[in-house]
Amino acid sequence: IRSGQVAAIDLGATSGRVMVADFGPGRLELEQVARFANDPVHLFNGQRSALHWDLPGLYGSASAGLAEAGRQCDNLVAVGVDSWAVDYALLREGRMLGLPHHYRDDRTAAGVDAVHDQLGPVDLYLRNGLQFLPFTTVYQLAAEKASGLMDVADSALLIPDLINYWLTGERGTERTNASTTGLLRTDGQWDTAMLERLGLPADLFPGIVEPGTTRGTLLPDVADRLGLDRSISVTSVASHDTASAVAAIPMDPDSAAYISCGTWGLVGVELPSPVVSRESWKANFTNEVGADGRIRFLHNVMGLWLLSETLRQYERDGYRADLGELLAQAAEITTPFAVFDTDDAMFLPPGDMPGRIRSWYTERGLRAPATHAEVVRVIVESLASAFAAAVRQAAELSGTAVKRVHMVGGGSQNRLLCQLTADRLGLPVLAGPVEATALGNVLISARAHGLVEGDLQGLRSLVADRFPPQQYHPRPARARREPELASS
Ligand code: LFR
Repeated sequence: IRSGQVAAIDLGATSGRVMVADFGPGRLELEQVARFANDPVHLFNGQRSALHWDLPGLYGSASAGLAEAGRQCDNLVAVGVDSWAVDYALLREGRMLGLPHHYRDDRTAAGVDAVHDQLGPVDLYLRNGLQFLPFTTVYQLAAEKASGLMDVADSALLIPDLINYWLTGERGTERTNASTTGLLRTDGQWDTAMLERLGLPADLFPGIVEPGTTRGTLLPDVADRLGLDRSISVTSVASHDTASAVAAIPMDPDSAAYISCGTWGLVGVELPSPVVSRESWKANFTNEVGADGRIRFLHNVMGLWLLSETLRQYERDGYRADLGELLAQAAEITTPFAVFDTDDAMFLPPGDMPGRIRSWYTERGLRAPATHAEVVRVIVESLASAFAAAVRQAAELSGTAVKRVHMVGGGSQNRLLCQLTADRLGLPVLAGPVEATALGNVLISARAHGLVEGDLQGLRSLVADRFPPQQYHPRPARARREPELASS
């Protein structure tokens, strides 16, 4: 076992960060060296203003963070990149063709129709094992055909792969993120027959790269500009942020479910092989690939997006909202409200979230939340209810005897959310680490460079030792209360 540091570039849908982990015998320290906002941009495209990611801005902030990491480390061995899934850039001869679309841009409806005309939703599920999300890459590509850019593009790169390419000049498609595109069969191969049927080029995405393999070293001009050693390795990690997060959950997959809660709440279990059944299709459960070939059998719940988008609206309204204060007030509310369906597609796009939530209630003749704190309460209560339902479904569909639930990511710091989830499930919730994604990122690249060793459970026990989770026990009285169904 060597000593040294590895850096993680972790790009989330609301913010990005650069973290450094210091490894040595019995040592794992994680520190943040940079944090920056991820502010998407609306750009007029001749017809409408479309929502894009500001990739050059993100790359600029991430590489400045990497330079800072280099200054702070005495032996920076490697860097790994992870981000949200499904989105991609088109390239021609190495140059990016326009800014990547944001998955929340509403161009995809036409893409969904175009794909389902060729392949029904059940057929598609049997091929790729993915839950239906209107923004999965396959639908985005089908929608993209109308733009004409597909005719000139010679390749496509997923977001972390694009950053890796800008750092090293090497192209590849990392496996865990590739598994979110809808273009891989459940056996892990590109579904070339499907691509052909959809009129998409079979070789649009470069070959699959496994997590834990070296991508390359920094391009000399990149290293020099950032003041970094040219020998620093750019290592493929589990580049889908959720795959990195799940890799670092201090859990026993045979008896635990997880909720990776950031912008999204990804709720499920980890399995040795996919579950692709009529029941799992109906429940809209996905089989995405995790580190070390494990399967993340999970469902996307809307997540903290509901809260962050609500706070953004309050700010636009001139109300300076303090989340901590609002949550404290929300915890005191005793007025009963029905829970709303957090999965409703009406909550996907950016915009006035509290307004949409209120109309969800009034349209059904239900008492709607009126105050800021009431809105926060119904969001947290509804998320907890959706989390509990998804945990129960994951357990049932996979035959896992779930005894406890791990909550990682930003949501693990939300005490009301953790407590209400435990209450609704009647199971203990183990909260933390908050930086599971960055930890999963650095652990996979540290292992590739001999800074740690062990299988996935070995890596998880390191996390458990170093970042012991906080326990929330279910409160019996509330656990017995049936979740109020919105339709009743
Ligand atoms: C979480 C996440 C989810 C994915 C969604 C969109 O950050 O990666 O796993 O479904 O973002 O990419």
